[in-house]
Amino acid sequence: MNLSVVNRALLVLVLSLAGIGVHAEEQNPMTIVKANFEAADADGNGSLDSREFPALIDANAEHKIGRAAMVKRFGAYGRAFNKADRDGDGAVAWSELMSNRPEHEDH
Ligand SMILES: [Ca+2]
Ligand SMILES: [Ca+2]
Repeated sequence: MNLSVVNRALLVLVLSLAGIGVHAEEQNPMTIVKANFEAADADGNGSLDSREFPALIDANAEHKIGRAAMVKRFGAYGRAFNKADRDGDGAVAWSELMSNRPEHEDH
């Protein structure tokens, strides 16, 4: 019998499963949004203009993040964009997106 090898294989399997579980639980929505933001930033200049912004909304909607699915359903990209573009320079920077999180809206 080669039990120790079997046991070791089982242990590795259990540990890797546990690792996957922990990873999924620690997946921060902001990490997903950041990845979506970078994917949507087609020209890679670090901010989203009005043509790039809908890609972020669509990707966020896929992950059921915030009100993205609602914005997508109503096609309210323009309104969401204007709201996210706090300084009104026609582009949404990552920092603007972060200062625009629902948790910061008290009304
Ligand atoms: Ca861009
Ligand atoms: Ca801006």
